[in-house]
Amino acid sequence: MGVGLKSEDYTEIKQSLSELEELVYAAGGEVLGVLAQSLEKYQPATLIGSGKVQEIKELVEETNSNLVVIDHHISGIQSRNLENEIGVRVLDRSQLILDIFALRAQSYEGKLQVELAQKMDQLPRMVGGWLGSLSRQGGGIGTRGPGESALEIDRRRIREKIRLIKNKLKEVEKSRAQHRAKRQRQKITHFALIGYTNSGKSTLLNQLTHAQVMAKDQVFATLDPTTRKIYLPEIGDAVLTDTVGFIRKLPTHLIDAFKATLEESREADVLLHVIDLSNPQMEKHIEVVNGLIHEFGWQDKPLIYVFNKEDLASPEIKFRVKESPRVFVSALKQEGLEDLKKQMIEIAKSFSSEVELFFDHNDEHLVFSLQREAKVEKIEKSTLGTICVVRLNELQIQQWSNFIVRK
Ligand SMILES: Nc1nc2c(ncn2[C@@H]2O[C@H](COP(=O)(O)OP(=O)(O)OP(=O)(O)O)[C@@H](O)[C@H]2O)c(=O)[nH]1
Ligand SMILES: [Mg+2]
Repeated sequence: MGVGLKSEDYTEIKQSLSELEELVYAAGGEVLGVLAQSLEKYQPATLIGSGKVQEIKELVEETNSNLVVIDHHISGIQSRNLENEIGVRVLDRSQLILDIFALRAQSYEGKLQVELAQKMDQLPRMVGGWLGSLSRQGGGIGTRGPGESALEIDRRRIREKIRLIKNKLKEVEKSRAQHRAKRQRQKITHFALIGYTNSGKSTLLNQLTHAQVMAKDQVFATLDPTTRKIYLPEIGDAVLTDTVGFIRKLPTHLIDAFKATLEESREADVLLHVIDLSNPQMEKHIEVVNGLIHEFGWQDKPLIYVFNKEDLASPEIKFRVKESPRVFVSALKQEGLEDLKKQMIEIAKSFSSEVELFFDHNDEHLVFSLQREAKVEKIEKSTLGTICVVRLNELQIQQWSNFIVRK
């Protein structure tokens, strides 16, 4: 069920609704009926008007559906009222997305993050007469406090659970932070793949680094971040991170719970914004991702727009693209990847500077180490020793400072 206000753009409501249908399939469901409505204003008790509620009820009975999903936030009271009137479970978009995440979570950390998001989402929704009440499943000694209602006990239990999960997550985050610190010490350029879900981030990571991350035609295939080394000519080793994809109206609790995962991209020096060029809603996708980049405070990071799935897109689409710097690729067909690498190298170069080093005959053997570590642009032998012109990053400049003769 799509809902919005008359003042909103109706195509936006419809587009968001078609995405909701995809989300239902991703959650393992099947869509049996679709409704959309734009309202003058929202109703406090049921969000939508009573006429529409009846219409949903009829559709549910006709199609024998057992779930209704509303493409708008609904409060605990609203969902209780709707469930009572319609007679089946009613979820909103956030709950559906959380459900998909719960289905996909593989790692210990991912599972904890999803559980945290679900609990945080549940807390404000808990109202009296709520079907999922924990206390109905038997409380017992030690779970009751004087004068506490069943609802308060439930809330308290959830809060306690949230605290426990947060503590467990802190432990996991510690080890992740150590890995990051190590990378930072090495001063390796760090690229992060970000973008709308299903745009091809994991496929790109696999092609560029020969990793074997699961890449699938489904939303939210990736939840856990993966970081792999990538060798860039002229630069040497760099790292590339693939993480969870974005979507419009991403539940805020999910963003909060996935802070640690997003932290991986926060540490990146350069963002690679991957876009599905063949998706008719491409422009909206870019807008949503740009919005999130601002929300996370990443807007000052250098960014390359990577328009992917060029093989599926009609050639005219390219002329509509305004964003830059950009590159057109097909991760699947391995096309345009060299161009992408070139742009990555250009940006990585801006993190290094050209310096001249001099090695006398006693130290000439070090030239080999230097060649392994950095791109040597020029080598000249003289009677006194060897002169090398190289690109070094800040840390390397410190390490080789004894031999630097010109910066
Ligand atoms: N035709 C075509 N398909 C592609 C291309 N790149 C990726 N795909 C397909 O698009 C689908 C999604 O790819 P993924 O790499 O899983 O996308 P993702 O951005 O990692 O998605 P999430 O992890 O769900 O956010 C897969 O079925 C890929 O095979 C491409 O260049 N051309
Ligand atoms: Mg992925």
